[in-house]
Amino acid sequence: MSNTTEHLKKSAFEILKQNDRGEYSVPTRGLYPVQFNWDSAFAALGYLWSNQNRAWRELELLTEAQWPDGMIPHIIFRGEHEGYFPGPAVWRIPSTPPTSGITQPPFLATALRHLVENCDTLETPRVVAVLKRIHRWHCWFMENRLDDNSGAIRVVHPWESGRDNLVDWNQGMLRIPLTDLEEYQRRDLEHVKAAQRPGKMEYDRYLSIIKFCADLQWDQKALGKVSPFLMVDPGITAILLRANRDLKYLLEIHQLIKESEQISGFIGTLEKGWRNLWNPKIKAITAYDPIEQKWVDGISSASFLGPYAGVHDAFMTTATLEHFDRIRNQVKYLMPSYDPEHPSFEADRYWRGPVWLMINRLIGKGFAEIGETERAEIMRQDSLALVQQSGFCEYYNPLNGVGLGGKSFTWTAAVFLDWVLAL
Ligand code: 2M8
Repeated sequence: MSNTTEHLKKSAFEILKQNDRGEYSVPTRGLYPVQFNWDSAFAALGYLWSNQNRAWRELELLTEAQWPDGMIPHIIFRGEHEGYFPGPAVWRIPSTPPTSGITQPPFLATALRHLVENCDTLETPRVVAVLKRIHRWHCWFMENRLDDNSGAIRVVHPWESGRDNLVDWNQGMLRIPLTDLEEYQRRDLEHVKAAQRPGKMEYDRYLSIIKFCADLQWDQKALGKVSPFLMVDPGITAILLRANRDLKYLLEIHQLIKESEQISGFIGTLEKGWRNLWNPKIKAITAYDPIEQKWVDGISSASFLGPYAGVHDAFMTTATLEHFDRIRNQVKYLMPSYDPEHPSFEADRYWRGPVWLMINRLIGKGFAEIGETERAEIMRQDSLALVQQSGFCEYYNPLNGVGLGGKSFTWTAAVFLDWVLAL
């Protein structure tokens, strides 16, 4: 390992330590001083390299925030969280600790399988307890977020997709009636330049959706049908599909056969759902608008998750690889969050163009699994080059590699240790 790589490895460990709050991590200081669902699942992969018990506790604590209905929320407000907006007073959820009222991409089961396979000892009863909670969460997804027509997963807020400011959500966002919002103060802009964050138009709508849902007392079943924002998301569909495969594997090891059979059914539904998101016009998997019943017209980084999800029909893979090579010729670093040839692509703005390292990991792993080793290696090398050039940022400009958003970022450091250095 070269000196620089050795030095970066040390920095990655330091970042994980800085953002460690004892039994959970924050994504970064300042900008995100709270526990986030999928950030924590990725963080565990990083802690695994220094302290197995700490890695395990990150996942276990996340599942302890499960709602009575089975949902594991997207934010858990633990510790000092005054610097984050919107806080508990906006979400209006009477739980301890307070949480947000939506969920996030379920990477948790996949992270759990990784820990089970890599930890020396884990106490079986505790693993089983966590498994059962995750199983309930996956059931919750199928009961409350399944788009019956397609068999893929809907999101009721752009934040639920984890890819919050995606161009794909424009269509859904325009439908949202603006409610009378009290004046509010954005805290994100105290840390990151406005040009790298969502605009006021988006924030007004993010808050309007929350108000609508809180007025409905977060009745999740109803929200899956009547939320003012509803879009079918290939990202969360692929991550849930893969997570179901990993969950099934773990359930079988622990002889939870009834649960495992139920998950097999979910896998079948979601495979169909993934195939139904095939957009014949642009020959790619894309997001879908269930209200206007049409596909969006752009390719996002989630369009490359078929191999990761375990659905890679030959015609889909061929077209996906063509898009991969085309996009590679447009940027210096893969994988931009949105197609650089799309008119709404923005190289610096949050989820409208920049590269996220944890998405690179998912794409890279999936490609490696189907034998696309050269392209998998490109994903890893580009990720390494980004960290070498700009450190451990939240996201990166795909054209010039400049680091953007929050700095000293947990999941970037975790994915660096777990995948960039050790494919
Ligand atoms: C971003 O999202 C939050 C809201 O959920 C924000 O901008 O305040 C997203 O990138 C999300 O996927 C991520 O989990 C979160 C923390 O890294 O930041």
